Amino acid sequence: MASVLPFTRDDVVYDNAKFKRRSPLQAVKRTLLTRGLSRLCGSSGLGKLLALFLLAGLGYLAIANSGAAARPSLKRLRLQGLDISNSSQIGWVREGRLLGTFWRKPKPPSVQARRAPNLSNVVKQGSENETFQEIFADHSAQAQRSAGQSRTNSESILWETRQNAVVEAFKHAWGGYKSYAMGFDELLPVSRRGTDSLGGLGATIIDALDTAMIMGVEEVVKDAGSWIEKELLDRFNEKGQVNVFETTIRVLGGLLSAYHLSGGESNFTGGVEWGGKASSHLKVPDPRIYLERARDLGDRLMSAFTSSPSPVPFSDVILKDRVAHPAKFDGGASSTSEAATLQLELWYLSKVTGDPKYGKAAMDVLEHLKTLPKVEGLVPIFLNPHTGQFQGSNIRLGSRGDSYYEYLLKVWLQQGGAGSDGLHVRYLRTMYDEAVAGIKNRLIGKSYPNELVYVGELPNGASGGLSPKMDHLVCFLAGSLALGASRGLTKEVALKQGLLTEKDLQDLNLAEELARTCFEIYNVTATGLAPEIVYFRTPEDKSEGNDGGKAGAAYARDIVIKPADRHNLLRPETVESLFVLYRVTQDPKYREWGWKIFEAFESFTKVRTGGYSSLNDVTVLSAPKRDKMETFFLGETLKYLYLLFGDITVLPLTKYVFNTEAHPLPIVWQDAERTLKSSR
Ligand code: DMJ
Repeated sequence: MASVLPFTRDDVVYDNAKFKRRSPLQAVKRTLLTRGLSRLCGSSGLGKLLALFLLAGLGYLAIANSGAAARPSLKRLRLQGLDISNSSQIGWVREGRLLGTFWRKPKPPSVQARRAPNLSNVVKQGSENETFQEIFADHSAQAQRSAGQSRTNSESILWETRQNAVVEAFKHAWGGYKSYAMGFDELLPVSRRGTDSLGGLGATIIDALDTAMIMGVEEVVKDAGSWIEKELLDRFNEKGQVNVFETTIRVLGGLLSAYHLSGGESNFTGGVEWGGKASSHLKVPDPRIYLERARDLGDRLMSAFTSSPSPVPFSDVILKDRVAHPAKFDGGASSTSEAATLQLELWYLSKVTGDPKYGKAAMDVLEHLKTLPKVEGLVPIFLNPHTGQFQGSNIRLGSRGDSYYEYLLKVWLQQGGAGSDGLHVRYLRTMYDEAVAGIKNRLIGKSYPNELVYVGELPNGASGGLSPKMDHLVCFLAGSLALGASRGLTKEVALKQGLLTEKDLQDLNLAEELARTCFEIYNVTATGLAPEIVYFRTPEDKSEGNDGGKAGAAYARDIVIKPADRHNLLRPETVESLFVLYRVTQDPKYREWGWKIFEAFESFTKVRTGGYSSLNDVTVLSAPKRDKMETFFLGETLKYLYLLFGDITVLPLTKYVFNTEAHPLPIVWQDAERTLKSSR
């Protein structure tokens, strides 16, 4: 049979128009078919002759078309990026469709059309911010216009189809989790069971919920919502130790984002739409449940701050007892990134509850960190909660360092830093800018022989040498640099308004270089997936050979992948940065790179029975599975891919900050200073 159309909104418009205009031959054909074929043909000798001709013709067409099943479907062609309007590429597909239309009425859409969340009223901007207001309004209108224009062409169909493929992946991931691990933190997709690796709060459910809302996957919204309503409080009361940072970014962040996206702040949002449905359509549970759970969790997490003798919180909390303790390793140190990555969530919790204690505790950490000595804005990866001082000299933007830098920028944005409301958080932008200068001066290197730009580490501090080691985690930096330079505007609009300084343009340029490097870390392997850690060959190390890279890859000599680092945890940082860079530059290459990465995830990490699995070795085509689906695959990786392929007006970066686990929280310009002041 002919290929089945992957119906989208655009297909509906296209096909309706097409079937209205019929040629004379089509009209005869239609008349024959609609007026009782057997009666007409059987009543006379001429009729019998006609019937014979008709049957012979049908037989011929059926045989001629029988090869279609073995050919790639139209959907597949679209996914591969072929121009479906180019008849030389798909002439046979058109032939197949012609046969299909001969005896079949066009089917109604089989895929639910998705509308962008209507977030136009989400941010109340202060009257002092006229300039930014105007610019942002203009940006929004412009984006709408270009989105409207592009919807008419085949490129738009291509990306909508690819976006639908991400939704299918999300459903497959959730399906595995629901079947084998519902209520556990994570799915072990190969052994088909669950594991409580994050303290037992059903972390996948909460991490996935706002992704389902944004995608409009109702079944998951219902499942997750009712689990949170019925089970989560018991978990808080029963469960023991959790890590403060992981619980804040995944569980608290997920609950707060769900509260916002489901219209919890009705006086604030004016009603958020998602997935083509008004928020009132699916208030299961009442959004206030999300807020109540968030507040309860926030209260328990507060013990990490109140127990510590310094503003640096302890790393762990026993939820059921509401007590905290320092880490049981690393001499009780807290990770710098962990202590400095609680502010978006706790500050927003204060905003929506009206209780300033959460935001105050979190912001005190940053105000304290402001006073500590740094190396050109760069900081060691450990903090001692007893003394409040940094511990050790290891400086890196990978694990334990990463989101310190990310939150300096995002907390500044969230509290109105880009507008005139944000003077009280100006110090955060200063700390961020100093850190970016430090990164440029001390951490950037270029690989040998092809000069890929990378971010290295200073394991022995400022006086030691630069190690050309880069964690995949560092790939968040490309997105942060682009966001910091553009403040969420498109480059085009920001340039037109004369808002980009020389430094902003340099930062954007560095962001683009780093995004390329991060993409090449995927591109260099046999599977097309990134390893957890890479090293870059330096000009001093001119040894031959591809260490882990596939033969023939452009950067196989530049990128060295050590055997112990060859695993992939389904991490989001590269696609996160591609998403931000696409929003800022609108350069289609970022979408193409994202699609390539998605295809590799589909090929190597999908588990037939449900879910996706992290891998043990991305450098071999056998890519052995590690048997774990991390919560952030649903919370971050698939969400960023979905947004990358979608309409750029959805969750605009001028109005939302994504926490480090990709949970969107609104930027609240006017109220920022007041919220902070009331906490003093
Ligand atoms: C996530 O939990 C967050 O993105 C965090 O900031 C870093 N690690 C993972 C994803 O890799």
